[in-house]
Formats: sequence, C-alpha cells, structure tokens
Amino acid sequence: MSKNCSFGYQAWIKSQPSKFLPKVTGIDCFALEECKRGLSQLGDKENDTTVTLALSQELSSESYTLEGSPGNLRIEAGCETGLLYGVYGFLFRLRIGESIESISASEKPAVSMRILNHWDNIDGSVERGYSGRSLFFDNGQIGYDPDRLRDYARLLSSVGINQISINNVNVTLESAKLVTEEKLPDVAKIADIFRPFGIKLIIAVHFESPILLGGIKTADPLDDKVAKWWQETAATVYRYIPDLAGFLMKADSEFRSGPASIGRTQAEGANVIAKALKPFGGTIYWRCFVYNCMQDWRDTKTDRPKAAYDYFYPLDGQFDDNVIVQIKHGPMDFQVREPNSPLLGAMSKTKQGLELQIAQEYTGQQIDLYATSTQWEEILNHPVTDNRNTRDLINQEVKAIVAVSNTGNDDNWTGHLLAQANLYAFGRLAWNPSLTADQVTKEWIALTFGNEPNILNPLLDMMLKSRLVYEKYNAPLGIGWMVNINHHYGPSVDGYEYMKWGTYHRANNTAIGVDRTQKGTGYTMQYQPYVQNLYENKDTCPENLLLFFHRLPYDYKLRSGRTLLQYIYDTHFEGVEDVESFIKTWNSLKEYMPEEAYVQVKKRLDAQLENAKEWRDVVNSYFFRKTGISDEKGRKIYE
Ligand code: GCW
Repeated sequence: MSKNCSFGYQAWIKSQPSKFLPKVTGIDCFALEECKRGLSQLGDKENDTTVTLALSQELSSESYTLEGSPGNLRIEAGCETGLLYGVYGFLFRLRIGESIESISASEKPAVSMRILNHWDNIDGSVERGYSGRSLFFDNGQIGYDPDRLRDYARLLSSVGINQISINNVNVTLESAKLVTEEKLPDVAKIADIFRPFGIKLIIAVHFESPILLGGIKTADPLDDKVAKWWQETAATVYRYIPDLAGFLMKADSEFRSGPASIGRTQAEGANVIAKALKPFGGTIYWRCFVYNCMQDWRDTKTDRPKAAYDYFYPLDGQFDDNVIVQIKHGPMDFQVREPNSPLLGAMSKTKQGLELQIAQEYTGQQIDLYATSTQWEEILNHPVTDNRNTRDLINQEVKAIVAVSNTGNDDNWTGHLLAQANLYAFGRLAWNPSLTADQVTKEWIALTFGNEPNILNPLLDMMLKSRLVYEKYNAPLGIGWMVNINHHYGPSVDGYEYMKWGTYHRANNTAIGVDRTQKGTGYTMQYQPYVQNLYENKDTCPENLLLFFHRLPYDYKLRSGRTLLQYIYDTHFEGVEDVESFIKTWNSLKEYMPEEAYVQVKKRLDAQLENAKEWRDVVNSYFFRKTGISDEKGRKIYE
C-alpha cells in the first residue's frame, strides 16, 4: 500500500483522505479512475460538482483543456493520456486553492519526448544516486514494489514525463541481458505498470551486445551479422513490449566501446540500431558524451569541451530519422556552471535531445540545497545565434528533453525533501519550457506545503538563491572540477588537475584558467558567430564564465572593481554566511512545517554548512598559498 504520510510516497500529489465522493462522468478510462481517486482524497470543499471527461478530435494528442463553470468542470483531451494530464492539471489547481468555476486552461506539451534516464544498476545500486536504492532492480535482478512503482508512475505522469529508461547507460553484461527472452517477461511487467500513466520504457543497451549476447565475433555496425542481430533483438523486444520507446546508448565514452574504437562513425553506430527499431516505431537515443578520457595533463592542445562537437557536427545529415543524438547541456559534464554545448542547435539535419541532470552529482548530492530549475532556465535562455536561444530549438532541432533522475527508494524519493522540487521542475519545464524557475518552484511549494505567504515567500527565496549560493563556495567563475575525484562531493582543488580526464584549471602563482579563445584552444570557434564573439572577448564574456574561457591573472579587475583573487575570497566567505542564513530561514518556518519535514531538511542544511565551510577553507587556503596575498578584509584564511 502507498504510504499516505504527508511526505511519503505521494510527494506533491499527496492527499488527505476525505469522505467526499464526487461525481465524475464521461468516457470510461484510467484517467477517470485517477480523477475519482485524486478527488476523493483532496478534501470536501466542492462536493456538489460534476467533473466530466471527454475526448475531443480537435485537440492534438496529449493536449487538454479544462473549463470550469458553477457546479461543473469539463476536461477534454485528444487522447486518454491527455485526459490523464488534464485530470492532474485539474487536481493541482484545486490543491492550490483555485475554485472550480474559475478554472480555465488550455495546455499542450512543447515537445513530445519528455524523458527521465535512470542510472540504476541490476545490483540495486544507483550510479550517482543520492536517494537510496533502485526502484526497479534489487540484488542482481528485476525487483520492485509494484505499489510503489505505481505511485512513482503517477508522480512522473502528473508532471508530464512520458518516457523512462530504467537501467544505467553504463550497461553491464547483466543489464545487457534485459533485451533477452530471459529478462523480457519481467521488463514487460514494468512496462505494464507505467503504460496506463502514459509512460513508455526505454532500455539502455550495450554496443557490444552482438558479441556479448549474440556470440558474433564483432560489433561492427557495418557487418551484416551484426545488423541482423539487432533486427532480431528488436523484433523479440517488441513482441514483449510493443510500445517500447526505444534504446539508449552510451558508446565510445569513458572506457566503453563504440563505433570509433573499430573505425566507424557515430552515425554508422547509431543507424544500424535505428534501422532495427524502425519497423516498430522505436527510437535510438545516442549519447554524445564522447571525449578522450585518457588525456595527458601535460597536453594543452586537447581540450575536452571540444570533443562532442568535433565528433558529431561533421556527421550532420548522416543520422537516420529515428536517431536522437542526446547532448549534455554543457560541453564538460554537469558542472555548477558551464556555457551550453555548441553542438546544441548546430546540426540542422539531425534530431537532438537536450540532456539535463536532476541528480545532484556535482551540485551537492542532495545534501546541499540546489534548485536545478534556476540553472535550467539559464540553459534555455542561452543564445544559439543573435536571434535564437536554446528554448527556441525545442520542437525544432531539439525533439527530446531528457534528464538524469534524482530518485530512489528513500521514503521521500529524492533524499533531500526539497530536491523533490527538482524532479517536479524538470517535468514542468519539459512540458512548458517557457515557465520560469520562480513559477515552477512556487507551484511545488504550494502543492507540497500550501501557499500561505509565511511559508511560500521565505522558502521560495531560499530555493531560488540556492544554486548561486552553492556556486559561491565551489569552484569559481565557471572553472569547475575542484572536487574530490570519483565520488564528486567536497573540495579538492587539484583533485582532477593531474588526471586523465581533461578537466584542468591550470592554476599557478600568478594566473588561473584555460584560454579557450581562438588564440588558445579554439573552443570558442565552435559557436555561431554571435556567441563566439560574446565569449571570445573578456569584456563581453559573462563574468561567471570568465575562467571557463580565459586565463587570467589573480589581480585581474572584475567589473565590480575587485580583483579576481579577492572575488574568490569574498564569495567563499559569503557562501558560508548564506548557508547560515538558510538555516535561520528554515528555523523560522518550523512552526508551519510538519515535524518530519522540518527535521529532515534541518539535518541536510547542517551538513551543508559543514560542507560550505570545508570548501571555503580549502579553496581560500589554496589560493592564499599560491599567491601569498591576504584577504583585503583580514578574514581568517588558513595558511
Ligand atoms: O558525469 C559522469 C558521471 C558518470 C556517468 C557519466 C555519463 C553514467 O560521473 O557516473 O556515467 O557522466 O554521463 O555517462
């Protein structure tokens, strides 16, 4: 049974059971059941209302309208999933206090593929998971709590997510087997749970599966036997799961094999699978996270951010039409601040997916508060040309919005209770990228804690600031990576400096940063001229990305008049103070909060404060030791 406690499994669609039995009429479908279920648990304010669900041929698939009038609410949609979205949209509006007769809405998703990628392993662990164990796998096999999975499906569907990959992109031999007859009956059962909620499954596959599972000597995409193996595999998979969304592939990436390792292109690698999936309407999601992870740190010519563009841009026009190339939003890897990948929008003949990360891998691991929506808003606003930004690419070149999930089997799904807002925000922004971080965060707070201004205003303020606060005590000005290697939590300024990963800040005693301009690594040249000029020039480069693009002396004067070094000191002191003020704010909310929620978040904030102090002291000491220059304000820096 679902946990009905206020911060348990129901999250923002949680409910308080009531005796209210509304009249719900219209087409007999799953959405109608969901509507009854939701209403019966919502309260008894509007108990003389009739809710009617109807299909309408005028509405495109998945879109819906809500029309309230005294005593009546009509939900119309183009298909049953649209009705379901309409039901959730209606329930959300009721929950935040709208009266039925004032409800009037017309909603249409901006893009048809709104996807969550789980990095779940068959042993039940979750790669970069900070919320407990996998919801799908346990102890070497498919293993889940069906009621919990249904709650999860409802949660995802309520914000419009309509595809999920269930296994880690780092596919092992065990998880490669998910496409075999041995495992498919169980995978199909998961698909059955998600199907009524309008959610289709994706399976992550292994590039070498023809070898590992098919006993063929090669995985060469141009080999007929390999093509035949993928075709037969697709046919088998679709016999069990006729509506599978497709396969997901991480190839030629971080020690994984791929077409490049046998002299083939990424397009050749993707197309052989695309052709196998085509008869069944499936898509291959082919990740672009391809770079040299064996770089010698002494090599200053190779520049990791250039890699994805270098590999993929020349292939524009060569990918089949059921290939989505899935591009991480930044050219590095989910750092607290990066420019957008120059690949986004660069290929006019290739369908693209924008990959975001909800899991807080480099951004506090769901210990530190970090509202990802504020970062995503910036990503969407990032220019592509002088008159187009990334948001404008959606449903044009960008056909899918994807994110790495932050969920697990913790009672509140996301470890940090407030990190639920990030899952919520992802769904809402994928549905409607024009929404702001402010809007979606407000919605989440209202649905979760109610919209009393005493709670809403301070909490909203704290959540919206959280990313900038985290950034203050981390690596400065877009340089990234000053983090403990492997587990990625806590400071280690030189942690990645002499490693193979291509992630260097190159600080010495006078300067820091990498020159990525035309005169440097040439990375800026991958952007369209407008963006190129913006970043090429120190004076127009957004200050928060200065060290991503430029190598600068510590006494370089920022626009505020402070030196670069003083900026680093100041922000690191401020970061700690800001976390202290978060704790004060949270304490002031204690009286309005369920005890359970208060305690849970308080513990995380206390841990965040320790983390922020550690970052402050390690980073400030590092630069003090390099430069010998003290803080202008005479604050304590450890020598
Ligand atoms: O950021 C890196 C992570 C890996 C991850 C990889 C990827 C799934 O540290 O854990 O592997 O990105 O995106 O493939």
